[in-house]
Amino acid sequence: MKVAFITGISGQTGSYLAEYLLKLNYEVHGIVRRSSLIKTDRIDHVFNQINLHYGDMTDGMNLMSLIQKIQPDEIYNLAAQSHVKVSFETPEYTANADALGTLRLLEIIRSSNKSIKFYQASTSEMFGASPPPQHENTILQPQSPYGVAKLYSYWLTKNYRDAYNIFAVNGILFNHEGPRRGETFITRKVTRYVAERSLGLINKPLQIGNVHAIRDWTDARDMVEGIFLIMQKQEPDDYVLGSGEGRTVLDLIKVAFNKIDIELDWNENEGIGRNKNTNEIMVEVNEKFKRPLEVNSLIADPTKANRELNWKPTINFDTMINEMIENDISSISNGD
Ligand code: NAP
Ligand code: G4F
Repeated sequence: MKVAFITGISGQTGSYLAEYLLKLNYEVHGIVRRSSLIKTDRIDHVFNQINLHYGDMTDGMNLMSLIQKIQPDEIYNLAAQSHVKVSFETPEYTANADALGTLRLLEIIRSSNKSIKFYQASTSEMFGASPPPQHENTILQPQSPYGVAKLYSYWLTKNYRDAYNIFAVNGILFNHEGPRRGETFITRKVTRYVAERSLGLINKPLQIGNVHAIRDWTDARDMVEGIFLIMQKQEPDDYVLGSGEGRTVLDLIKVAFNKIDIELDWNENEGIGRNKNTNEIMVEVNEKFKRPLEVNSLIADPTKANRELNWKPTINFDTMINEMIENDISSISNGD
């Protein structure tokens, strides 16, 4: 039985990864942070099958003693302060968790057991200002403290691979979403709003930031399969994972409103979207949701992953958004 150690197991992708590895008969361990309220909703259903430990990416001693005790075959480093806008407000903490946290793990591997395989959750946000489509050789020009912290981890992972012959790999993942996505990311913010509208629980307009940014949105469950495949390659290497399809935030909003039979009429000058039939204002730009610097367009070129991992997403965008809305409707109806 292989042993996996997942940082970020209570997060969106970590929870799907835990499920995926359990199905493959892995012994799964993960860290959760102590908080005043329990935040393990995403993994409660597998609570009895996984091993949770208190831990924090900013606490090297804690990570060291856990890894010495667990003796994992594979470490998946998914823990991060993962919100781009929040990273402008908490840049030092973001660097500590997202950059130095990776250093702590790699140093533990280097100094204690170089046979542990290491996966780093790298991000398309590192491409920043480089125009799409972006692939493994695209110039990295991050535009946020989050992107910069992740860039450090990306290079460190390559560096430890080359310098110490450690199986250390980067998955450079474009945006991934699903019913478990955090509610402050744009897809979930929109699906949750649409669900509340359809249940008649809200009549204020949806407040959003930049509607023109382009993202490549893939289902998180497809990404988890790609993460696993990257870790099973004979030779360690870095891979871009994404669908190759770009959509604007406005496209996303229109698709979501269509699901509840509302056609949006967007007025660019006013920054307002109205219900075409009733003229009611449904969406409104609010400057407070814009960032000091924006990444305008991220669209993956996943050719290398298609070819070498035989990986391609299986769940299309509309299906994913529909599932997210349906999930939000049922969880709100159940009082969650
Ligand atoms: P997420 O839902 O925000 O989950 C982040 C996880 O990291 C949570 O379990 C969180 O714990 C944990 N965490 C945060 N700070 C920590 C710390 N100091 N010590 C220990 N744990 C900490 O993010 P996600 O969407 O699952 O993404 C997983 C990883 O992939 C992240 O590294 C993210 O940056 C990266 N990534 C995500 C995407 C995407 O579109 N989702 C794309 C590319 C890369 P709490 O529950 O206690 O907050
Ligand atoms: O959903 P977002 O917050 O995701 P973002 O910034 O692309 O970051 C996500 O994907 C990265 C991979 O590329 C990950 F590394 C990162 O951890 C995270 O998972 O915003 C998407 C777009 C942005 O352009 C943002 O400016 O939506 C725009 N947006 C417009 N209004 C908004 C809003 N984003 C949020 N969160 N909230 C808004 O009201």
